[in-house]
Amino acid sequence: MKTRFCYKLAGAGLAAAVLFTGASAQAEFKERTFRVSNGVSKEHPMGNGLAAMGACTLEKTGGKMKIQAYWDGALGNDLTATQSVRTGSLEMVLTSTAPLTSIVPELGVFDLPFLFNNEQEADHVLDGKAGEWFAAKLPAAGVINLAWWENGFRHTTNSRRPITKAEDFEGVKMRVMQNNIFIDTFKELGSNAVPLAFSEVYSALETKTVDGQENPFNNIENMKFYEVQKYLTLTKHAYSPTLVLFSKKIWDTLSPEEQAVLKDCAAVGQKEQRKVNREKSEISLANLKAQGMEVNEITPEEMARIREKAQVIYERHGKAIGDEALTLVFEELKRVRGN
Ligand code: TF8
Repeated sequence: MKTRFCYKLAGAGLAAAVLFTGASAQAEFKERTFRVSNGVSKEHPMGNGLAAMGACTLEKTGGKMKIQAYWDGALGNDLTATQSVRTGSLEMVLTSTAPLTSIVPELGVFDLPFLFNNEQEADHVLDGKAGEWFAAKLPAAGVINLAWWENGFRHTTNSRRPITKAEDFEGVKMRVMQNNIFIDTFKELGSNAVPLAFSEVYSALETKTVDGQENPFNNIENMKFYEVQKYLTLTKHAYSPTLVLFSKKIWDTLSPEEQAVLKDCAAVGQKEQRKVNREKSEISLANLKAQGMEVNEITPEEMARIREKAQVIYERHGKAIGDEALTLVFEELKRVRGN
């Protein structure tokens, strides 16, 4: 009897201890809501990533740490929202690396044409020591990268003609991101490169201010570019990583426990976002065809000519990117390719 009674007391004590620990652990967390800016609409796989990340922060903090997503560039475009994050007037932004090369030039390596051949190579570089090296460059710019998410492989659309060979780029007014390497690459291919913020692309296409643009399938569908673009060519000419940037000014006011929750949950979000982004990419391509876009691939022979033309970009922009960044990425690519 005595023994059983003791077990009951012990059990109650243990349960109380666990409850108290749990409660006290969550007591370390303040009520916080972190706003995150997105240039895309909420149906984009960025939404899946943020939903997973937000569920994680709520669960780990007893409902105290909330992630509040804003869509369609409501809080600014990639660069302007990032500037707000740098000043501490906004907590977070999901942005491509390309618009930030004026702040962190080394990120330009990811804009080099045909750098990655597939997601395995991109994941290996971004989730390994190269990704850590680039992330370590960001606090000096006033931002913390919580994780590498994915915009994805970029393909080319236009309203004038199917692009079947290098010469078909000639004279096409091509919207590109506000990034010197993208501008130079499409100029080298013969296009008239027109740098514009993402939020301005649809109207520029609709008014024929530009003839074409280039983005992953998910973005082309998410932004309804198929309404104003007839041709989609599977160029797969670049891979855009997405940074999950947090304001360093605000980060430095958080406890180590709160910082750990954000990092851990951004990693949970990364897994979900990459998974859905890749699943949806093929679905988006099928949807773009169903919406009437004329989709074509370029023959290996013609792709080799386009790649050859674009090679000069590596020499021309290597200095701005820096030898250390280039060497690191090329070494990691050799490793993952086994050559
Ligand atoms: C572009 C980029 C953007 C993305 C998105 C806003 O073409 O691909 O679509 O950075 O997250 O500007």
